[in-house]
Amino acid sequence: MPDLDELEAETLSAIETAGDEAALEAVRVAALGKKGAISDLMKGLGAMGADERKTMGPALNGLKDRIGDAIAARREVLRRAALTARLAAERVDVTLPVRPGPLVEGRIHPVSQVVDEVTAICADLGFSVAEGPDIETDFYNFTALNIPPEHPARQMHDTFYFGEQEDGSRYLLRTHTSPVQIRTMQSVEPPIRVVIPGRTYRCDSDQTHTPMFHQLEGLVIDKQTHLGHLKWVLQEFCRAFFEIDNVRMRFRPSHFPFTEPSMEVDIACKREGGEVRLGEGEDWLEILGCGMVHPNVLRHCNLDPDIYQGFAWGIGLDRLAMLKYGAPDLRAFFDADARWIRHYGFRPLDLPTLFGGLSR
Ligand code: 2NM
Repeated sequence: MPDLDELEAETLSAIETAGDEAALEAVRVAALGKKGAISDLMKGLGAMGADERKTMGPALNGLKDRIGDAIAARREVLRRAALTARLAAERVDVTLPVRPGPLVEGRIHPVSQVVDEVTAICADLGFSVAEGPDIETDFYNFTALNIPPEHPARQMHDTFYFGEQEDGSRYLLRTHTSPVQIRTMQSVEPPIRVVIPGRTYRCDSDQTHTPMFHQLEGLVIDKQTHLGHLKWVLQEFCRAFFEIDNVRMRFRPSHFPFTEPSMEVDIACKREGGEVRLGEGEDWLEILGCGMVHPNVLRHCNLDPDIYQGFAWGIGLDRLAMLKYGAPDLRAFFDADARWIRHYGFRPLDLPTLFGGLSR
């Protein structure tokens, strides 16, 4: 028979020196666990004679209780010590100034501001807003837009291509938002009045081009839609966007594969010193392209060109933002420089509306 006093003394000493709750748990398992020292002794009771059992039984039970109590007491001490240490370590200084947070410090990027402005203007003119994927197929970005495989316009678009698929086809980053117009014409029964703002991509980078840029394209399809409607919509659009009552505009003949006839639109401007004044003057500034949707485009969307016709336009939003908000360098738009956005950005709660003013 082992010496119970010695076992008790050793165990109590281990309990007192256990430095944390994990060490204490190890002591408990060694003494009271299923295979612990005291549990082993308990298992021996059955093999004892009646007299021996009468003294050993109560002795072992007493030992077990005292060890259990000591463990509970030590655990409480360790728990309080752990809490005290944590409170000391995690103390916060509630007298520190409150951080202003995104509503005060955050800024809306000028391009986002312009996207919000142009969609508000177009919504007011009766357009809905659509979006589509940045990654497109050859069909939606080119073929459906009357740009067949060997067409020179494909080289001019400086397309970013992904790797070849098993069938030889390649996904690409859309070079304009027109694929969304195709998707809209395929899925919506005319009349259609939709604008599509979004990111577009061309492998081109210099003072006035970034490989990612933003466009807004508009589309109207109905049975009798004509150039007069196109002209009115774009005049209203420019009047509202530049916040000038009479914007002098000029429609020049041009060429796009997806429209016939096609035009480029200039607005009058005056260069004074380093500044450009818009809406009047002897100079012209090209701002958008437009035209009547080509019959082949309508056919690709399963619309009968003998029944339906309409117009489309496309406008670069980054350059609009530069023009309206006087940011001189396009590349700075995407440098993620906090000082730049603090200067050119807009406060988050000053959202552009037609009643509250587009830009204050
Ligand atoms: C432009 C200029 C002219 C255009 C045409 C179409 C579609 F899908 F209806 F054929 N989408 N966008 C278009 C027309 C775009 O961007 C300068």
